[in-house]
Formats: sequence, C-alpha cells, structure tokens
Amino acid sequence: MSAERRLFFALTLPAKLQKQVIKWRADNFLAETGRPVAAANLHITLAFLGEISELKAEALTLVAGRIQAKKFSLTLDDIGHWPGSGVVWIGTKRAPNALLQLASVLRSHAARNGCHQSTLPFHPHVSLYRSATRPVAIPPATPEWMLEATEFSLYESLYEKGRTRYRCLQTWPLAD
Ligand code: 2AM
Repeated sequence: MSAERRLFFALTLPAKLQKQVIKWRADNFLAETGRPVAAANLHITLAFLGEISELKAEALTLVAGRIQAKKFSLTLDDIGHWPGSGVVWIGTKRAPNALLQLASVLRSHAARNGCHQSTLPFHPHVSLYRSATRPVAIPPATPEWMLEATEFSLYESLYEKGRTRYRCLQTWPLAD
C-alpha cells in the first residue's frame, strides 16, 4: 500500500507579491509575533484534504480538472489574529463570489471523497505567522494589494529538516 500524503488545494501568491508581503510584515510586526511563514509558502488555502491515499488524490485530481471556474481578483485589505490556532493573517473584506464558489466546489468534492472538512465557514486568508498564541499588535491596515487569480493548484505539504515546504503537484487554469 502506498504512503499517504498531506495535500491541499490553494491559490498561490505571485513571487512579486510574496516579496512585498514579507517586506511589509517585517516593517509592521514585532519579531516576537510568532513563527513567520516563508515567502514561498504564502498562499490561500481553498480546501484542505489532510493525509490522503494515492487513490483519493487521483480521484480529486480528476475532479479538479473538470471544474469550470472563472478568473477573479481580490483585494488583500483585511488583517486578523486567531489566537486559538495561533495564526496571524491577511485576507479580504469582500470575497468575490467566484472565489467562494471555487472553494465550495473543492470542499464539497473533498468531503464526498472522505476528506473531513471544517464546519467553520470558509474564510479566505494568507497565513503570515503561526504559533502566535499571545496578543498581537495588529497594524491598522494593509497596503490593499490586488491578487489576480488565474489558476489554482494542488499542493503537497512536506516537512523536511525542520521546515515545512509546499510542493506544487498540479495547476489548473481559471476561465476568462
Ligand atoms: P492555513 O490555510 O490557515 O494557513 C497546509 O497545511 C495548509 O492547509 C495550511 O495553509 C493550513 O492552514 C491549511 N489548513 C486548513 N485546515 C487545516 C487543518 N485542519 N490542518 C492543517 N492545515 C490546515
């Protein structure tokens, strides 16, 4: 039997935006805020699949390829801290319908394939810090970056040499 892998569907931030976000983070948060997420790991999770078998991964890859979803843009104009999960994040005050629909369809396919889905409502966000369990001084605003989503991807989460790395397994374009 093949090993299980930890997989999730996500939107990646373009490299230029990743750099802008980490520069802004360094300038606007205290060093002791938490464990900073590496630039290359900045993303918006659409559906978390958990540790799944190759069979389930193949089924969900096929399903993802059949999804007809549209391109959309969103503004990263919101910031927050969830002390329970220790996450400091940036997100959007107005999630576009196309984003909500894409996440919803991926999450329902994941659930139908036996991947447990959180009962919490989907809240699109980019995690900036983890292990931030103490009160955090949140900056008053973000620079309101615009993110153009033209594709979504399936990622594998790997833990190597004490670091988390996300490997892109497959990417699907969003339609005009
Ligand atoms: P995040 O979206 O809040 O950053 C890979 O672990 C990605 O899936 C991370 O981005 C992580 O959190 C997200 N994720 C969503 N639900 C998760 C869960 N139950 N366990 C671990 N990661 C989860």
